[in-house]
Amino acid sequence: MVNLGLLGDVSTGKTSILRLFVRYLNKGEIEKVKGGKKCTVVKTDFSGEATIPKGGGTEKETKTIHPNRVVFRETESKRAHTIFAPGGDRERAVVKMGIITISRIATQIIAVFSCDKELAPQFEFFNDVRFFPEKIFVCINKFDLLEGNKEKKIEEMKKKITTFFKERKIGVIEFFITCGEIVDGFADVETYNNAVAEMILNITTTQ
Ligand SMILES: Nc1nc2c(ncn2[C@@H]2O[C@H](COP(=O)(O)OP(=O)(O)OP(=O)(O)O)[C@@H](O)[C@H]2O)c(=O)[nH]1
Ligand SMILES: [Mg+2]
Repeated sequence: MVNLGLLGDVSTGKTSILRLFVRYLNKGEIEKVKGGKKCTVVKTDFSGEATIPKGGGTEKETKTIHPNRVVFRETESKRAHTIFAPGGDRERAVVKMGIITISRIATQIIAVFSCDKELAPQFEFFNDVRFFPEKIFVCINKFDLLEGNKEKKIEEMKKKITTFFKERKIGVIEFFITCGEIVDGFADVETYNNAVAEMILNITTTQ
């Protein structure tokens, strides 16, 4: 059984990734992706999500206060796995407590970064996380929002992320490029939505 933690700065898309994965499970789409297999939802808990009042200076509608959680089971092997997605607003004590708790209990970690913001402020989030495995996975999310030469920019991001973690003696096992939301007007949306399901299955079911 894998305890997977999705950690990253505020609004990088951790909750969206978790919700999209649940959608794949509920719609049976999980069998159709690369490395797909039959799995079912055991339990979901998104009660840690708080609504942000409109006009709060952000387009975001909700924000994670207490960690979100999804338990799912592989039908054939009957193995169950839990995915945790705490909030990213570490300035709030209760959110920070969730981050620290999940970083302690997770057996695998995905560090989630977003393409629509500079990396420097997103790195600051990880300076606060004290319990880290020696090797982690990295998800570069919101690929649809990357402008210009996407391929070149992704390579640059990968280099910077690898260097950042290497300086902290943490190795990156693998990078995943994803789109955590079903966005309109992005031609490759299905490929990068699928990448979310493929990432989670790869980390949980092949261990
Ligand atoms: N365009 C685009 N928007 C995305 C993507 N993934 C998430 N979003 C949007 O980004 C915003 C933040 O998403 P959340 O899933 O709440 O982010 P989070 O990391 O859980 O945020 P906190 O838990 O509060 O730190 C929402 O408005 C999502 O709809 C993506 O791949 N592309
Ligand atoms: Mg969240």
